[in-house]
Amino acid sequence: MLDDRQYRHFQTFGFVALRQLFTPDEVETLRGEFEKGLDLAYQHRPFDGSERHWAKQMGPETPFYANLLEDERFWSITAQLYGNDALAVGTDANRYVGDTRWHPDHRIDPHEDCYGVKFAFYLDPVDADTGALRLVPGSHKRPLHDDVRAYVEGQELEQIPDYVCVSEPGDVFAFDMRCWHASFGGAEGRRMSTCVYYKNPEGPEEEAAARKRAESSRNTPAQYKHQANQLFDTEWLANRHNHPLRQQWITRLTELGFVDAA
Ligand SMILES: O=C(O)CCC(=O)C(=O)O
Repeated sequence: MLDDRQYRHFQTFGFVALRQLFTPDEVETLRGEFEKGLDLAYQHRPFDGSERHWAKQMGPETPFYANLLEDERFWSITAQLYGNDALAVGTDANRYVGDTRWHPDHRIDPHEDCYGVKFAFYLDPVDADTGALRLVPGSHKRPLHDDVRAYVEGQELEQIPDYVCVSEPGDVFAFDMRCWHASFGGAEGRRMSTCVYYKNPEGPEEEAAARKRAESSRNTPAQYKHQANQLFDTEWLANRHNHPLRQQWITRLTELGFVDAA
């Protein structure tokens, strides 16, 4: 869980650094599984640096990744931030290409969109010159969130004052997905993964916003030309060992339309 300082840092600035959350052995496991999982997902188009490779939740061939959403280190922080009814909505693996423009992942108004936390980790060292994640501290809240939106249009990437998330393998950055973020100067094939959790939407307006988000999330695999339109691995959804927390998530994800009813 976050200590008091970390919690206040997250609430105030919209992010917190979790240094060496993964052990060196776990980093080695993640690296091995990352290569295996992405190679499997892109057997027909091996990585050549010309386009980003993105894989949704990876399956039983990559067991550490396959069970990452349930990792207590992520879940305890999520539950601390949003309560025990928060839900896991996805995990991925990316080989990034080029710069990432300034954007928030989610809209600021909870009646228009979900909100939640993204745990992002890079499998190689990244800094200001090599494509580290950059965040505008405090931009998960109004009025700064809207002010940045108005300012960012037409500006060069470098012209936004930011916090550079310098990161060593094993470090994880947790950020509120309404925070404006970007990266630039990274090497082709920058290896990065995320685990994402949302606050459980409450009331008809938040639920409607979540359904809208579910619809657009389900298009993501198609955007990357993957055949299955499911964000989750089939085995994870089958939940053969009846993991209670996973079942709680699957039930809610199904209600909201993030996954198909069985
Ligand atoms: O690493 C990057 O280039 C940006 C990551 C990002 O935009 C995201 O995870 O939403």
